Amino acid sequence: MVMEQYYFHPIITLLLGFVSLLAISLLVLFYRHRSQFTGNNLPPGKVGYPVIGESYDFVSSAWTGHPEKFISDRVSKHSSQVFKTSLIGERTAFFCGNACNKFLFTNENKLVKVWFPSCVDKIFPSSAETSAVEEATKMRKMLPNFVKLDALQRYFGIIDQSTQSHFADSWENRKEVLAFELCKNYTFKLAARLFVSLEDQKDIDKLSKPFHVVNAGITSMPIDFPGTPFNKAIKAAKLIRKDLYKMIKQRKIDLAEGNASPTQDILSHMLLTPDEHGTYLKESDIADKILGLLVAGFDTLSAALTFIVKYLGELPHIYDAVYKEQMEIVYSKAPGELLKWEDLQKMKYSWNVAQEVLRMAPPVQGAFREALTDFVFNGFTIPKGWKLYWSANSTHKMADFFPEPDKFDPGRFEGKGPAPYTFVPFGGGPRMCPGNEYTRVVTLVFMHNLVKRFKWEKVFPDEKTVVAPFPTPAKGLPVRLFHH
Ligand SMILES: *[C@@H]1O[C@H](CO)[C@@H](O)[C@H](O)[C@H]1NC(C)=O
Ligand SMILES: CC(=O)N[C@H]1CO[C@H](CO)[C@@H](O)[C@@H]1O
Repeated sequence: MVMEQYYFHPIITLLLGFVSLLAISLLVLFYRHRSQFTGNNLPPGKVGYPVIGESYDFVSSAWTGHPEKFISDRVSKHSSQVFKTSLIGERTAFFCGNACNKFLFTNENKLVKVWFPSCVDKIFPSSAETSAVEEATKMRKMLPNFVKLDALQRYFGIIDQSTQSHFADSWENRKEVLAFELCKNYTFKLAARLFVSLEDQKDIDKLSKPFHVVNAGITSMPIDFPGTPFNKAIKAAKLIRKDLYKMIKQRKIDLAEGNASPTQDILSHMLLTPDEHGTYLKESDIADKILGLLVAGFDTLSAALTFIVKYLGELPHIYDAVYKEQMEIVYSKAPGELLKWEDLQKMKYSWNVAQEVLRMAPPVQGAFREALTDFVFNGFTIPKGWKLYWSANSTHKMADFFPEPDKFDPGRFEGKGPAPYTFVPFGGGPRMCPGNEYTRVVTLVFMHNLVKRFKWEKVFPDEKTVVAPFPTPAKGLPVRLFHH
């Protein structure tokens, strides 16, 4: 009878067994996670929990508007510009500062190569079944043809016209606007015109809807399960690719029949320009490339433009100087005359201001590389296969190179400008973002059209910035407009 008291119900026994099994597996997981990070001379740092690592800390510091805090906390704690951590299940070392940037950018394809988190491959699977890395490498060879200076020069008239009509439709005759939304609409519309000649608002909306889904998915947790933002992004990307595919097929017909111009946009250019071996791009490759370019250019450029509106709205003396420079160009023209390519050369101060905005709020916080082999940097061993993360902010805010780093001062870009590898909004080395010229041209045309029409003030003077993963004003930057 006494025995009965020690007799457990079979379900409880099963449960107990399950719990202890779980505990043991967790311990093993934990131990294995830690042991992956032990070795001689590894950089200092904490590695957090298995799988998650320190991803949560990294993302949450970004959401509160201080993505650099994750880095600066650890740099000061370990007194080292190189530290290890575990992000999205990858063994990662952070590389901060200009010496680190120089090392990574100059050892491209020797000691390190570009690496994207595997979720990127899922949203942008290449039809050729190559990885995003190989695709990006191929792309880079082709891309300069489409966004380098002489091509941009060819499309310059379109850029100015599209910008004017954007301001006429969306800014003029309004007292208050949401700057962030307008900058996104502008950037997308301009790209749709330049890449595939979309002009009808209905067509643009049709293409832009799934784009917003893709963008939301890229910045979400990569959990591929029906209903998650990530899952929706994969589906939306397929939809866009299908639409692009249709446009490409139609364009081929139109070109053959003389109903489209070979120079009207980047799509025609891609269809008609062979690579160095004389082969033409496949339709599916073109669809992938245009999708990639639209996504890559969209968030980064709209973030840059939004922060120009923000800083000019906050700093009247900077605004006045930009206004003066742009109005000299306006006065040199007949009424209604479009901007000319040469006018960009007269926008030196405006470009210094734009660069200072890119320093203060770099649209791309940083990017990954992968170690191709074991190597030693700053006395630390980095094992082959580790991921390396370089950060733009951590160098942009170093007082050694940018005295009073939190002060907005376009003067930093006068003369020779910042020391090499300290100003890196576009990365550097062979993998430098090929969109930098496009950014410069569009940004200056946008600033010209904006300041010649309006002065403005922020509706919320203390509006916060969140970084997720692109810097964004928390309330969408509403501004009150004052027409000149
Ligand atoms: C931005 O574009 C979207 C989609 O076309 C549109 O619904 C929205 O009204 C636009 N925003 C503004 C402020 O014009
Ligand atoms: C690592 C590093 O230097 N991070 C800096 C990023 O920018 C902030 C200011 O916004 C600095 O406080 C950090 O030190």
